[in-house]
Amino acid sequence: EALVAAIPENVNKSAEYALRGKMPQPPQGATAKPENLDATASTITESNESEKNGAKAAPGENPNQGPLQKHRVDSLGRALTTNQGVPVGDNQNSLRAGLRGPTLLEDFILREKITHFDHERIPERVVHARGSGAHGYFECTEDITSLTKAAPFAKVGKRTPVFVRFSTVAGERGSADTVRDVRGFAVKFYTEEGNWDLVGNNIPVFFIQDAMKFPDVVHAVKPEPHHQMPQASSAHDTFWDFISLMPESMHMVLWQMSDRAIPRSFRTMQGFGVHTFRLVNAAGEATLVKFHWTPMLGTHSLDWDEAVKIAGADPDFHRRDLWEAIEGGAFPEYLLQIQTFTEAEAERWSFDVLDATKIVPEELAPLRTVGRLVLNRNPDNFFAETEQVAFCTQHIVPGIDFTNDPLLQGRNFSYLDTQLTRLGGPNFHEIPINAPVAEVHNNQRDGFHRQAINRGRVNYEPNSLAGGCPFQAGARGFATVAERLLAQQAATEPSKLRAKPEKFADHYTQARLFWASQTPVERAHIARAFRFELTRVQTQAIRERMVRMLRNVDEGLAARVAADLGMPLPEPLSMVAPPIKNPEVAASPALSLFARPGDGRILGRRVALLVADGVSGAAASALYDALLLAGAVPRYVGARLGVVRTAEGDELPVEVTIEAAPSVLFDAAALPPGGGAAALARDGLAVEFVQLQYRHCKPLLVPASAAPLAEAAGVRAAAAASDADPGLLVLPDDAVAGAAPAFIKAIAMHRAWQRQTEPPAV
Ligand code: HDE
Repeated sequence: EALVAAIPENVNKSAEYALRGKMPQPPQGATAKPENLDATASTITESNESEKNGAKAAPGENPNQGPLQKHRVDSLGRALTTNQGVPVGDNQNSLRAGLRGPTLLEDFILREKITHFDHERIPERVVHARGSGAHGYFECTEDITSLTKAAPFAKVGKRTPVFVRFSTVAGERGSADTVRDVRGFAVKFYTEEGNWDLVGNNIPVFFIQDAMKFPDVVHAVKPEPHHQMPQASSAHDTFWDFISLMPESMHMVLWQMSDRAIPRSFRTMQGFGVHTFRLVNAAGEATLVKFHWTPMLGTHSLDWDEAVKIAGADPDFHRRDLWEAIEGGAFPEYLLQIQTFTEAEAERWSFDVLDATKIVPEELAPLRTVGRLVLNRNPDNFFAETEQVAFCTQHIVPGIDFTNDPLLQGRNFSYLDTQLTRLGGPNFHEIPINAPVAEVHNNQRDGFHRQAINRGRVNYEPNSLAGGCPFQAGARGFATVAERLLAQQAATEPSKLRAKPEKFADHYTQARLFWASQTPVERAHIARAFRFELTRVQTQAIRERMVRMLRNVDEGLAARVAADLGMPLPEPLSMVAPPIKNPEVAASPALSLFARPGDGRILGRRVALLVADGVSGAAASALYDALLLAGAVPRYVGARLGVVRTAEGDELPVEVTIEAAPSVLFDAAALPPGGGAAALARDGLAVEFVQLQYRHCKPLLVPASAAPLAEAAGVRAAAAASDADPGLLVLPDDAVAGAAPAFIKAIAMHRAWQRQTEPPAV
């Protein structure tokens, strides 16, 4: 405590910025040292019909998949062999000297099998280890050839094959999907001019402004080094210690404490390129651009209490949701939207577009839809594809270029570098999932696991022995946008330095913008998240420093969190630069999670129809069929597998049990019409099922005869207390079959947050 308290704030922070035209002083070696410190402590439709990929592919299909056929293995009807193809006669016994004797070294079959097994794992990604992937295509829907010559935008209607990987950041490969975390949204476009990787997140800003701090922020959030706890969680001292000393993280932290960090599904979250990039047209003219992926089903999240319980009930919740949606034909779909602006416009704004802790509000540069992304095929093999896919920010194609965002510049080094260890050498581009559909010709040779058999004696350029081939592409090839950097600099500014520009020093204006743009429900959830995370923090001085930081965002939020933590309101932290007086935008409705409710479809939504003996089979099955038709996933949920007897004397199958598929795995529930509720009201698990549906503000259909179950769960009493609850459909039994449209509408709304109280009523 004393140690932490002795560093009240990051006093060196202002030394990082060029403030008021003055160059910063060289930073000191260490933050102020407390006295008592203990030192010991495509469409590849048009081209590419080549030797490499054989035949022409259908629009949006990866033509490399054709030749992959020879690598796919299907062992049906085949005998077991060694890796050398030798048939194995006995796969049960190792070779030994006598029945009870030692195993012989001669047993090459055993040795090969065990050796291979011993090396089956590769290092997991140092961040974003937990992920799920899918194949699909990108389709250009608007002509933006005046802005970019990038291959995916060559023509309206053109389809380019893609592979997408969604991920969490902090957790290990086997960690739960629904933890509070940023989600990765990485897209690999296989264009005929090479691969373009847009490696984004579901939050449009980042914690830090310079790649130099990335290892620090990741070390701080990962399990603490002495005891390797906690897993996949930011709710611990080291994370908040770091954050509270890094005011530039405040904007991102508000997003992270919002429900954006607990999405309902990968299908219901946005994606962002985060950095400002450049689009480059055929004339070589550049436009600055931000990339957005917008889900057709809208942006929807979980409730925190629900997310925590799902992590136990189904740690693969998001992976399963993605897999099942694609298997069921409910293909996840997103719009690609861009914001474009000129250097001159960017120059006038109060924030720097090279600062990844800032967004460009939609009020300043509106979104323009230019394409759509459709995910329509699950991988054949998780390891071969999802695990071995290597996204690299430096994978860009003609028509796209970087900016000088210092975070992006650092990333451009990191991604290739990390693959060398993770995938075992410089030839990872030859792994099928990473191989471009464009042909690869160069003099890069050899190395571990080389697949290509390069022919001929020439492996250098220039050459005459091979007629100068492969030759430089010249004007057809990638060209970096020419820039006159030094001309933009003040005369006093050194050409080589370690410092950040003045606008980077504004740490709170956009955090305030985000807070101001949130609805009361979202604000309540953000405050609750701070309470949870900081309650888990053990060091009082860190909690205090965070509350001091929050005072620079919003006094109300700070006061609320302080009260929740049982502490008096401390002094605000000092600011490196005064807040912007009149920011261009004070509140942006587009920043609310509720700004994108979706297109009304309920594809893949899981709906429980609770059943027990005596249920009206006619009403239940009418509801079931209507939900199925709407693309949802209805399930008859009962106490035990088998069947229940309906009121009509027929049978209904129980598809899953409450025990195996508890409440949190469903988006909505209907209590049994006709009969059966009394029996369920005596089953504690069924009562809890209904309680949690209610607590998590999910649509609930309550037929009159199911009142005993609703009452046992406390739903009726709570419903009476709140007058308007659009998620609660209480109706006569004979109205259930006809209530499907209203129920579906309530499910499309996602949650009736109006119902929520602090603490929960049920
Ligand atoms: Fe990453 N990041 N990152 N990152 N990142 C990695 O690359 C890194 C950043 C993102 O599904 C690593 O292949 C640095 C921002 C995604 O395979 C590594 C910095 C954004 C994925 C790496 C950042 C991201 C990664 C680990 C700061 C949003 C998963 C394994 C300069 C725009 C991709 C790997 C997948 C993965 C470095 C910051 C997104 C170590 C140095 C900002 C979606 O190279």
